[in-house]
Amino acid sequence: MKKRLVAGLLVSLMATSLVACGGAADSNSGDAADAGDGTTTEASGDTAASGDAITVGFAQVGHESDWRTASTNSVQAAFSEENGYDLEFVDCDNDSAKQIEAVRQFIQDDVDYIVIDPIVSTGWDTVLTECEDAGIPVIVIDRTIDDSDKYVSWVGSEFMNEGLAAGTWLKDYAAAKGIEDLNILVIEGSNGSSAQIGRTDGFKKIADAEGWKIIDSQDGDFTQDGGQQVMESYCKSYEGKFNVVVCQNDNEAFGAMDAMKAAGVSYGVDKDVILISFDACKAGLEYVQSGDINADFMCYPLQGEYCAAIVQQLEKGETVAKQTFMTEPWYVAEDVLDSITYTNNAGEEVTEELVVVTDAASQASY
Ligand code: GZL
Repeated sequence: MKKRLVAGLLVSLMATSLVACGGAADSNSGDAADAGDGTTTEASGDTAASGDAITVGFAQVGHESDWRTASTNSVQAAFSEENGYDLEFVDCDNDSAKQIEAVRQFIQDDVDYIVIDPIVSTGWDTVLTECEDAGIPVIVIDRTIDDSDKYVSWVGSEFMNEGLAAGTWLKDYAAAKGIEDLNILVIEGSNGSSAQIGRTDGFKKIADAEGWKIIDSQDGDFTQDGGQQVMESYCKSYEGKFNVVVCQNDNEAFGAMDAMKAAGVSYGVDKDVILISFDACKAGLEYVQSGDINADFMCYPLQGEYCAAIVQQLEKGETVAKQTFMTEPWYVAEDVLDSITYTNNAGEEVTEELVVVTDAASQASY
């Protein structure tokens, strides 16, 4: 049954952000704050009253990584039939055109809500306007949409801070270990995704400030094959010229490790190459525990329940926070540093504890 925001009612969203502690968002029950234009909106909430299943269309990035699998499972569990939902799930296979098409199909199907994890951060305003015209609220999770704000809420991570934290850790770690010249290779995530943009920009900000040389930075598409192919090419092109590899997710790091092993390049604690990764999935933390990955910067994927909490708030006619950030631990292989301190993307000086991995199975979130 289609739930409609009553026409003529406008949306008031908290302009502020909420921060979830320990990688789990508190349910967003922020007080209404006017959007600055005095508008307030109340969703009609008739679906809950009617008892019909709430229909949700979810356009997921794809199936490229362990992180993505955890994200998909989290959303499917949250929007399950027993929880009162009818979920229309589309795996968009990393294809932006397919993702836009999936959203248009959700509009055709007259779903109550649309959830999008945007493959890339631009090219969204037209289809989000179509959602708005159809009276279907859009919730964005994980990656960001940067060319439109026609969605009611976003839940995800601050990718710039992940990059800043990785760069800061490398600076302090190299100093503590007496490593002076850092010659860095980067294997980026899917080009144009906000995760790739934020991690790249954040790390580069520290690299530029420290005068490090980033020898090369190529797209590994967040996949293990992508990481392996790029690293094979790097090992051929830059043999003996690099001592740091930054992979923008764990699956790329798994591929890069295979390529370096085949090329006779050692990596990890007190080896030829310092290996840095992002996501901190269980398999990634197992490599941190073994000392193969020096540091792994968590990106928290279990956002389904927070997305469902937003839907429930809208069903009850509550206003919701425009942004909810996951906060995430930074994992390391050695007890060399207790914490890192840097200026985050909000301009705040933050000091964040580092977590030494001693038992990946119990320390992993997914
Ligand atoms: C980040 C997410 C990224 C992960 C990758 O929030 O979008 O996409 O870091 C995944 O593992 O493929």
